[in-house]
Amino acid sequence: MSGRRAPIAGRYTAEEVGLAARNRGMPLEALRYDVTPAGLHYLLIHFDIPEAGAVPRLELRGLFHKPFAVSAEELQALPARTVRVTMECAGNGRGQLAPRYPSVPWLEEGVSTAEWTGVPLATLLARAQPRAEARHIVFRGADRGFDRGVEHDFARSLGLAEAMREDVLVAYAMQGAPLSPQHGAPLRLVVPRWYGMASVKWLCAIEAIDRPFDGLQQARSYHFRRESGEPGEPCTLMRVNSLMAPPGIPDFYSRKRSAPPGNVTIRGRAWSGSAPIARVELGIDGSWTVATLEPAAHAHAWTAWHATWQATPGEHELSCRATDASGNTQPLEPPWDLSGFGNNAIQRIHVSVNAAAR
Ligand SMILES: Nc1nc2c(c(=O)[nH]1)N[C@H]1C(S)=C(S)[C@@H](COP(=O)(O)O)O[C@H]1N2
Ligand SMILES: [Mo]
Repeated sequence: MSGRRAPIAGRYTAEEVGLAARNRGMPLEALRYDVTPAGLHYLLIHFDIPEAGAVPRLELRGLFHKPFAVSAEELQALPARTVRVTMECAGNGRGQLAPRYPSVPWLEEGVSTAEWTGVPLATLLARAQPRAEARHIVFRGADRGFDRGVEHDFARSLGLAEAMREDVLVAYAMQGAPLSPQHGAPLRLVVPRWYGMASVKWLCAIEAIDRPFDGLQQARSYHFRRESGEPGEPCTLMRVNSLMAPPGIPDFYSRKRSAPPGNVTIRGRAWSGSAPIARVELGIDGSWTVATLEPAAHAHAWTAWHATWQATPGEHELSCRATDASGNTQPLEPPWDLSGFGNNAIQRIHVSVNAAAR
């Protein structure tokens, strides 16, 4: 069995560029939307998108009294729920770390918000009736491939109590339209507040088991580790994080921003899987002022914020920093993680202010 991939220094490799082109991020100007337009939602696809028709029925099997199978059409006849969810890839920010882990080189764009419609997972579990010994629920995708030499279906699990949370959905629609192939058609799991890997796409089986799931994507991948060989801590809830829509206009190649002097309204979003957002600060050249939060009507979606920047001629660094109601705050520098998971360091945007820009 091949081991972990070793961290790498230097330029991005062809493999990383290939992964980045397959798994595109949300352009940061799309932070202006409360709900990310479907075609701008970031994507993360480990293997290949399964063929349409690869999942004729969703099977509930294993330690259930009443296992059953159901089609997407049958699910649509059940009482539905729509939940607005901010989803972030656990590897978001990986591309800022050095040495970096060879995987999708997100800088900060692996996050988006969608409105998912589906049937609460709890409804299906109640119908299947977990046996007394059932402890964990495994979610299996129809996509299959190799990672570290191990052939497997993309599969993840949740503890039974977490799986019974009323806002965990088996979704068949996104932004009111049937799921697209890239977002998991016909059915996907949506686990609000968790990093994206929990929300298994192309969902084809739900299995009840009596012990922790040992699949590669659960037991080996998606762990915070400082060094190779550590058991690590599993990635679960999204860490507190925030972004702003970059002000001004960009340079095509470097993306460096230019803006004219004067008052600029800076708008952004903040989110945390563990608690509501309590405060956002806008940093200008390292000095912080408190931003205005907009009312948060959706418990699982990002909170909009805005602040005014009095732009004066010269070179400036803009940042934002969120704090949640549990007191978690974004760090100024990326927290080290071997695989580049959970980088919630503050965003830094360089802006040149000059009178010629308009
Ligand atoms: N079956 C399957 N589900 C999956 C994945 C995958 O590769 N296969 N990627 C996961 C990861 S790592 C993330 S971040 C989210 C991304 O969901 P999106 O592409 O709809 O934005 O899907 C998750 N569900
Ligand atoms: Mo991810």
